[in-house]
Amino acid sequence: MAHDAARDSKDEQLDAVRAVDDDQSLTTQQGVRVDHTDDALTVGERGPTLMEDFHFREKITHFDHERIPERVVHARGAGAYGEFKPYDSWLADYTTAGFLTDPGRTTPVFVRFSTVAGSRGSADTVRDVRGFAVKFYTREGNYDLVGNNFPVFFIQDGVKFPDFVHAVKPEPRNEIPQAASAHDTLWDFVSLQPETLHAIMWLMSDRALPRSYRMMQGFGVHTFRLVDSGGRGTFVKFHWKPKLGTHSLIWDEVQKVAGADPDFNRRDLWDAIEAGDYPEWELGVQLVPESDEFAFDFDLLDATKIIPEEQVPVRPVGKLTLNRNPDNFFAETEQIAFHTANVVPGIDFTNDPLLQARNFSYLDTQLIRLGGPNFAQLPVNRPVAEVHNDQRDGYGQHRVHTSETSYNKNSISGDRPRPGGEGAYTHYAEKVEGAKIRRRSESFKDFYSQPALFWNSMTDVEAEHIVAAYRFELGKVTRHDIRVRVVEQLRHIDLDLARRVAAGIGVPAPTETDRPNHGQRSPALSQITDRVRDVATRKIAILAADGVDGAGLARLVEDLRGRGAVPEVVGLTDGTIRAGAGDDVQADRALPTMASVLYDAVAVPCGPDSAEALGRDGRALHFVAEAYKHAKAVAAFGAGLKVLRAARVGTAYAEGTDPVVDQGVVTTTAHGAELPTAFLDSFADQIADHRCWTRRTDDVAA
Ligand code: HDE
Repeated sequence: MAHDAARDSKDEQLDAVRAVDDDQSLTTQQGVRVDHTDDALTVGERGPTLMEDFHFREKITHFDHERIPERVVHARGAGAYGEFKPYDSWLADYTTAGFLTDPGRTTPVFVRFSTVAGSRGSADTVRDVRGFAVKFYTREGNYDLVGNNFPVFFIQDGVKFPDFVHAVKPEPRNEIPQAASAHDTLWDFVSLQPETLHAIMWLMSDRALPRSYRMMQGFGVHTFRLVDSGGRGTFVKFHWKPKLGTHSLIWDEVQKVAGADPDFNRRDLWDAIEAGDYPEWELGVQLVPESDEFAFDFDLLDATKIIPEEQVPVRPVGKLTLNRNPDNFFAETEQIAFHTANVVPGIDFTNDPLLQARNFSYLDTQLIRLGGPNFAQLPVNRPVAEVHNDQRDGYGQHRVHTSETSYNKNSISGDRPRPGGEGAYTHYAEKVEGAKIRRRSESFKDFYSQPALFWNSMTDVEAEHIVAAYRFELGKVTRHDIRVRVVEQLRHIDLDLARRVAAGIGVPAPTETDRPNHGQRSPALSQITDRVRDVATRKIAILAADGVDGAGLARLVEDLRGRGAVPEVVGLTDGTIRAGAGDDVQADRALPTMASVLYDAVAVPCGPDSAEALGRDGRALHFVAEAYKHAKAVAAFGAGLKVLRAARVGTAYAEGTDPVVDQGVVTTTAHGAELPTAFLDSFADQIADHRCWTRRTDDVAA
C-alpha cells in the first residue's frame, strides 16, 4: 500500500546507514583490521609511545572531536519515532496537505521533547517549559511542527529572544543556577518586560512540572495558515492532546526526583515504548477564517495570547503514536534538526514577528551545531521525498552528484532538476504594504487580561501551587527592588494574587489596583477541572519483605497489570522474597535504590512478618509517608495496615473486609486470594484520580 511505502522508505533509508556493529572485526576508519586496542604501541614494555601508532592516534583524535555544540536552548531532550494518521478527510476543505487529510496515509515522524533552560546533562524535572517538536516525513517533504507544552511564549518579537534567553540562563558571573528560573536576572527581565507575564504564569503553574512527556499537551503556539486547493487561507492553531491526560508532579517531588533520577522523563518515555505502551496524542486545530482576523480582543499574530477553546473549539484531526526508540541517541535525538520554515504545500506562515524570527534562526543554528550546510543528509533529517537540486559540496557532503551540471537553467542535463510541476510549494499570496518601522503594534499591548484569564481558571489547589511557585522563585531573588517590581506587575493581573505573593516575600501587599480583574474563565486551562482519569502505565510500588502474603500480592499485581498499570515489587533488598503464604516473590526493585517520588502510588500487602519488618525500617516508613504527603493513592490490606499506622498515614482504616477509602487511602482487612474486587477497584479509582487533593498539607501546597 502507498502509505506503507512511505514508512518503509524511511525505515529502509535508516537501515541502509545504520552501522552494523555485531560480529565484525575491529578496524580503523580506513577499514584496516586492528589486532589490539588495550595498549598503545611503545618501545619496550615501559618505553615511550610511538607516533606511528596510527590506531592510537586515530582513536584519540576522533574521541577529542566527539562533542558538537549543544543546542543554545532545548539542549536536554529525548526523542522517539512514530507515526501520524488523520482520522478522516474533513480538513481537506482547508488545506492541501495530504498527510493531514488522507486517512489512508500513515506518515512517519520523529518527536523530540526537551527542557529549555538547562544544559545537556541537566535534570529532567525542573520548573521549565517543555519542547514538543515533531518532524513529519511526508511524501511532499519534511514538515516540522516545533512547539512547546505551553500555548504562549515569553516574548512577542524574536529580536528579544537573546535578551530573554540570556536572562533565564545561568548568570554570567558564576554560571549559577543551572536549569532554574529562580534567580535575579530572569525576574529582572520579567519585571521590565510585561509581555512575559502570561508565559511566566504558565511557568509558575503545574504545567511546568509534567509527570511525563506522555502526559503533557503540545501547542504550535503561533497562528499559522492553512491553504486550500483554491489558494484560500485559514488561520490555524495546532494542539496536541495526550491520550493519558495532562498531569503534573508537585514542586517538593520534582526537586527530589532530580536527585533520585535525573533522567526521570527521558526514562519514562523510553520504558513506555520498550514495554509496548505506545504514547498517543490527538492533533487538533482551532480554525479562524481570515475574515475574522480582527474579531478578537487580542491580535492573532501575538504569540503571547491563546484563543480560548471555549471561543474557538479544538477540532480533532488525527492521531500521533510513538512506537520506536532511537538506536543511537547522538545520531538521532542529538542530530535531528528542526526548522519552523520546513513546511509543505497547504501550510504557510503568518506575520507573527516571533515566527518570522524563528524562520531565520533555526537554519542558522544548524549550521554551527551540525558543522555545515549538509545536515539534511543526516539519516534522521532525510526526507522520504526525493531530493534533487543544484546545491553542491560543503562539509559532510554525502551525495556523489553525477550530473554534468549544477545550475539552472541548463541545456546539457535536459534542464534537470527543473522547478515547478505538480505539487510544487507556492507561497500564499498575502497582500502587504507599509512603512519600514521598528514599532510594536498597539494590538499587542494588553499584557494582563490573559494571565488573569489563566489565573481565574485555576482550581484552588492549582492557584495555591502558583502562589507558592512565585514565592519560591522571588524568594531566591536577592534584589528587593526586583521583587517589588514583579508584585507591581502582578497587581495588574489580579490584586489577590499580588497580595498573596507579596505576603511570602517580604514585600508590602498592594491594597488596590487600577485594573480590576475581568472575571472571565476558560475551564479548559485547568488540569484538574476536566481531567482524563486513567491508570494505564501508572507505576505502583508494592512494598514487601519476607513473610509477605504471596497470594494477595499476586492478586494485586495481576489486577493492576490487567488495568494496564505497571506494578513493581519493592523489597528491602534485591532477590527472592519468601512468602508467608502463597508463592515466593521476586523483588523488581530494592528499597535503597528507589524512592516513592518515582511512583504514582504505593501499596502495602498483608503478611505479619513482612509488615513487622517494613514497620521497623525507616526507609519503608518514609516511602509510605512521603507518598501520602504528596497526595498519592496509598493502599494496604491485612497486616499491611500496621505499616500505615507506623508511618502515621491515614486516619480511618477498614475494620472488616469491606474496603474503606479515606482521603485516597484504601484499606481492607482481607488478604490472600480473597482480596475483594471492591478493594482493587477503589485503589485503581484513586490512582486514576492522579492525586487526592483533599488530603493536602501545607508541605504539598508548597
Ligand atoms: Fe526555539 N529555538 N526559538 N522556540 N525551539 C531552538 O533551534 C528560537 C520558540 C523550540 O528539539 C533552536 O535547533 C528563536 C518558540 C523547540 O531540537 C534555536 C525564537 C517555540 C526547540 C531556536 C524561538 C520554540 C527550539 C536551538 C524566538 C515554541 C527544540 C537549537 C523568535 C513554539 C527543537 C535549535 C529540538 C530550539 C530559536 C522561540 C520551540 C536557537 C530565535 C515560540 C521545541 O534556533
